[in-house]
Amino acid sequence: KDGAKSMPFNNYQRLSVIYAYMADIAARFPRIATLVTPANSFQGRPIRYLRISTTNFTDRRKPVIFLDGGIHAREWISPPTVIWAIRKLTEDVTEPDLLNNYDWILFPVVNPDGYEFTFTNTRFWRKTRSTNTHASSGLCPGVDGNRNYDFFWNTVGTSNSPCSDIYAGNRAFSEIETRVVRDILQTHRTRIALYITMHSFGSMVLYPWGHNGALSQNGLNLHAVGVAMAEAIQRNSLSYFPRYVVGNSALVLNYRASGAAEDYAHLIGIPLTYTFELPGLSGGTQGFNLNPRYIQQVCRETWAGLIVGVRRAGQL
Ligand code: ING
Ligand code: ZN
Repeated sequence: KDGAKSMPFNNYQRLSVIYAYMADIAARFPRIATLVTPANSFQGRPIRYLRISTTNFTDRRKPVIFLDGGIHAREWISPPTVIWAIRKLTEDVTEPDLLNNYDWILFPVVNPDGYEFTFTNTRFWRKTRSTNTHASSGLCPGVDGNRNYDFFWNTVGTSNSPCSDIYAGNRAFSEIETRVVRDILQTHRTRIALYITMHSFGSMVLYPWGHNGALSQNGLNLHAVGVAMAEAIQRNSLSYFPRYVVGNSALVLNYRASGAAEDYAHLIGIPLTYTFELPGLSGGTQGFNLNPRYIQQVCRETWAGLIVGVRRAGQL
């Protein structure tokens, strides 16, 4: 009964399956779901997200909840958690207040080129697939999307080497994929109540500032809502899953990194911005290879955390 109608959660899905599901939702729920394709990726794939609103998104009346996933290609558990939210707001509504009281932007695969590359070529690819720096040679393509935002860009925890997994790019927002997220954040800046970018792995709820470990002016709310989300996740989790840790990104991770989405979104005025590090059950790169038998579990427990976070965000 918990099974998806047309989106299989028993395995990781290729981009075409995810996009077909999003199109299907938009077709079946035309009054609330709108498919948006703001641009094409570096390699020409559509970049797609869904807007969900029971009234009219453009009326700008309700708080917006913005979830994105798949900016890092190899973190395969990330897109399903955003797709699960799409389901829970259309096919399988069990929290009608979340659907009725908020507008949603649900963006499962920010980096479609990288995502497809992890299926066709290199499983543990992290970055985009752009060749802005080495257009002629094609040597070492790709920029780390989560170092490419315009917030203390390329100052700490980044690399100038295009061959590095944390290459910041040749300028802030060099990547079309991060520009698309930037434009969503900027357009709806004043009414996005909660922004969460889904990553893996580590079982963490992280918040700004990631570039220096300082707390923001909204630090107490960031922490309180973060803890509430983590506790809800934990209540719905499995005994052998790691416990969630909540805190400032730089402190919890023990490294500082500039140019991250979470920091940029907070900088431009979004009060609650988080990076979720979803679970991985092993260390090293195998942490990105969470057994597909756990996809539904992670989606369910993450949604439990989101329910709490969204309701809290609406009260602040
Ligand atoms: N983790 C994030 C990364 O981009 C992070 C962690 C979050 C760093 C926020 C800086 C700020 O490194 C993964 N898994 O990518
Ligand atoms: Zn990541």
